[in-house]
Amino acid sequence: MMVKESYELAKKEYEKWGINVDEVLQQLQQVPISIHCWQGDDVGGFEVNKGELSGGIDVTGNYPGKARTPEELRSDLEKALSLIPGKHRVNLHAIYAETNGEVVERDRLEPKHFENWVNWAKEHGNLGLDFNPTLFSHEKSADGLTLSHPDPEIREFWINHCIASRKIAEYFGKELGTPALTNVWIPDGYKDVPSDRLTPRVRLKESLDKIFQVEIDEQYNIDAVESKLFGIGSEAYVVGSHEFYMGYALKNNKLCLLDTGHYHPTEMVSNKISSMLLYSDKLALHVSRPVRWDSDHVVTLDDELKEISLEIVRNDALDKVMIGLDFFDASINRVAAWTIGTRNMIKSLLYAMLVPNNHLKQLQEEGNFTERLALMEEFKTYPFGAIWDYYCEQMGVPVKETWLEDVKKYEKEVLSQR
Ligand code: RNT
Ligand code: ZN
Repeated sequence: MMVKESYELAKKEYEKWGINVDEVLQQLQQVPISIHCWQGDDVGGFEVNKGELSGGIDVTGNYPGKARTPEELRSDLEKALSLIPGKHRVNLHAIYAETNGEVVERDRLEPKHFENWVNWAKEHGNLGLDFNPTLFSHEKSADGLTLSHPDPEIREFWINHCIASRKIAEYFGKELGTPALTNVWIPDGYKDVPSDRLTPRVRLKESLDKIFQVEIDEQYNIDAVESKLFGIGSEAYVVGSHEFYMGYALKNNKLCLLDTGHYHPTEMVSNKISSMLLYSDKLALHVSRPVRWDSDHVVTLDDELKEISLEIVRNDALDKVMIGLDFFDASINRVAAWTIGTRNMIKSLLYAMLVPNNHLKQLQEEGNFTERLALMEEFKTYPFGAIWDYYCEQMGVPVKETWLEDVKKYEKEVLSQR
């Protein structure tokens, strides 16, 4: 059966529940996903004096064909973007600067080092760009401490790097007409039980205050802070914990960024969204998939992903939650990884939009838990795939698994030649 015919039939099923499917598809088109560039080169970056990946995160796998240059990375991103429906954003890290073979210290980075990225974003339908200072993979973070370091000179270096990063993001915002989200994540923590949890946190707070003292118009740059539970080498204590940043963000009017891999295994980000949004206008996400630890597996269409999307959709928070992705798998084709993970994020939003959320809320209010459960379960097997296929066709991207052919061709012609 044709995609369109299946769509029409499926649409009728949803219309019975008062869901306007055409409107849903219009709405879905408006939701940008911030696609992280670092899946394309295993969080390597292009620094001239590039070192090993550090900071308590790890990328495993040695699938051939990773991007070695900015040109290769952009070409791979273009391929992935051509397989993903909708208009999205690209999320960069400071280590993706282009310095023309010159060693530029991170505290000296400038907008000009990202000119190629901005021009590329403009050429590709004016993609939005987001940004992250890179406080890992560096000799000044070798002991796992940055903004909370006891040495004031080291703190100063990282403070200046973060300020430089916010200015780069401001430049993105000005050039591209959409504010960049600058997310500060630091690796700071201790492997073993600390004798003092407070002092490093006091220093982190002071460092952040200095970073944000430099005012930047929110029209161009929005600041976020990302917490973490533990990392490799910071198993016992992380300075920037959830409570630390939640407090900091609320008090200082910054965004909390919740990474789905940064909580206890049974603690769900989906359950945090409604509470956080009661106290702050906006929230940012790093949607990832932790498998036993913060492993950053490619996002799949699992229950938690659907639940996150349901929370965003049914609480009318599509313009309040800035959705970004954060995974890095080097054991599979990296363009496929981006495509799978991003398509899944969008799919889950569509899934959530095709649930009669108001009706289900009403049932709960009435205490009708039997019907609530019955319908929630039935909707799981409604023909949402037919709507998704039609959406892909309408948006001019491959339907169903046919995108895999494109990736295979790209692998043969481009990736395998590297
Ligand atoms: C690390 C954080 C952080 C990084 C990226 C590369 O645990 O999730 O967001 O993954 O900045
Ligand atoms: Zn993250």
